[in-house]
Amino acid sequence: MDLGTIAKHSTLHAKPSGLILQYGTAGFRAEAEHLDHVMFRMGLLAVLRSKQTKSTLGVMVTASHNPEEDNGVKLVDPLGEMLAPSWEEHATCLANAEEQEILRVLANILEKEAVDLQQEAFVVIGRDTRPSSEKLSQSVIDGVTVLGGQVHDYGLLTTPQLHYMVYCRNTGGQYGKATTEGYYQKLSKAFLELTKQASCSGDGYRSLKVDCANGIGALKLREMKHYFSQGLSVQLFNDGTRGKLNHLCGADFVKGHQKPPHGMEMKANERCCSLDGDADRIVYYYHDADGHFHLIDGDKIATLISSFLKELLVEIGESLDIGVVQTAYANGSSTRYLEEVMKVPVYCTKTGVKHLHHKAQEFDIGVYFEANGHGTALFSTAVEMKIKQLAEELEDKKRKAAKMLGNIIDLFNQAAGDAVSDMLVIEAILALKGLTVQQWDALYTDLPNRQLKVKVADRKVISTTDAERRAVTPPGLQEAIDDLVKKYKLSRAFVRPSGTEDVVRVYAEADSQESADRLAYEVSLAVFRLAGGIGERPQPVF
Ligand code: NG1
Ligand code: ZN
Repeated sequence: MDLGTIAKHSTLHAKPSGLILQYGTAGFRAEAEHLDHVMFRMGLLAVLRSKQTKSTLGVMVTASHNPEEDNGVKLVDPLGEMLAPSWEEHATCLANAEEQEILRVLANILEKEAVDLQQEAFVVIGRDTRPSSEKLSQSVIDGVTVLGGQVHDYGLLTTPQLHYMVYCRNTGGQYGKATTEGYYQKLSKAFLELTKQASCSGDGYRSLKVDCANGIGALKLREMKHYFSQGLSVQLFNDGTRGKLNHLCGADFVKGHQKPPHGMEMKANERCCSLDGDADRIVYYYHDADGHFHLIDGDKIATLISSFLKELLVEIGESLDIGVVQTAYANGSSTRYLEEVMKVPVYCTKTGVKHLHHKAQEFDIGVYFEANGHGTALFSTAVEMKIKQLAEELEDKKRKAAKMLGNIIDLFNQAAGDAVSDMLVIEAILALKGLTVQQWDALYTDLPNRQLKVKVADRKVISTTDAERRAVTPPGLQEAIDDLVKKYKLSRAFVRPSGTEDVVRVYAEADSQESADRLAYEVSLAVFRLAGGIGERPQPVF
């Protein structure tokens, strides 16, 4: 590598002095105008990781559900997974190095990770529809090329599509073709084969309203919808032609505010869903005849999916182990329903999909979802082969169930949570089971809950244990929370520092909305008092 050239190019993407950023649960996130140097440097890092793993690496430019003015970057490891932990540290070091330190930091990574510079590097890049994304992805390309890596720029992609491309390229094309066309074909074929099995009577032509958060999901669904139109007709709202990305719409808005997005025409009992800004989250909802809004979040999605998978396994007569992975944000009712009614084992991990993903890989079939609607189901290769073999061998009913399971395996994105693939799985299951959105919603009743944010001087003073459900520091905080929780029925509360925002998140649930709101407020006050709150004291929610 030509050190002089690297140093020269680096100064073209100069770091604003004093700026410190952390590679968090979703990579780097900040205001777009502060990210040029980070993009260039992540291009460099992607080359090193690609050389080390002798595989294609992915770089995605997006800030997901965050405001349009923000942006971010995330590296995608060879099997579509999030970056390995030691490399997250390298990413943070490299992003924060002052100009004159860059070469030293690079040399340090080379040595620590025993990177062979003679090895070739290949990096694929995708970006969302933010106005800043095109220029920023160009900076990533600069970083890759200056280190001699080869690039394929996919341009506009959803985050899960980029994960899919990386996965395809590193599995010799067995998983699918690494093109958007290949993605559309793989998913649509599996979806149409599945829905063919649904009895046509009753519901008639199925249709779904989709809020695309004014983001990339709109572009990609518009391209894709013709592929699956025989089985499902989608009507797109917030398609980016007018409104602002994630503004008053999208999965994060709907989940957070527990109300419908702006810009969507909802009729009573119509099935609707919202994607987020990079189409890796999805939540469903509807208005009932009385005009009440009902949210169907990631927990209820996981419940629908795992119940159906379990039914299929029973039908086939195979005892494969199936597990559901959640985080502390999962509604208590969902955990209870899964464990007690469905008899499915449930596990709790720390927030952030990489934790859920890893845990889910321990099962023959691992279903993981965050309450906010990010998730998928993972099937080990051995399970996939077995099921597809059974689909050839078994008789009649069993064979049909095995075929359906085979289609579902093809339909789920094995490389990442994917709103589009999840949407098709959900639509297929509802059609096959003849379930209305109300019947799905009625599986269990969510406990009323509330999420709040508290600003503190340094959110790292809060450390947690037990999958973030208990605070270890600062002293006295957990005791205070325990005392507050005791005052309410069916209650639970926890706090944790956000991995993507400079805030402490507070979660509370209880038997009524009033109690949940009150508990969340009281816990916020405890955080403010014991963990160094700054600015205005938390206000009651009521
Ligand atoms: P933080 O900011 O660490 O709470 C949020 C979401 C995560 C995950 C990441 C990545 C909640 C409570 N947290 O993380 O689930 O999706 O963003 O985007 O929803
Ligand atoms: Zn997202």
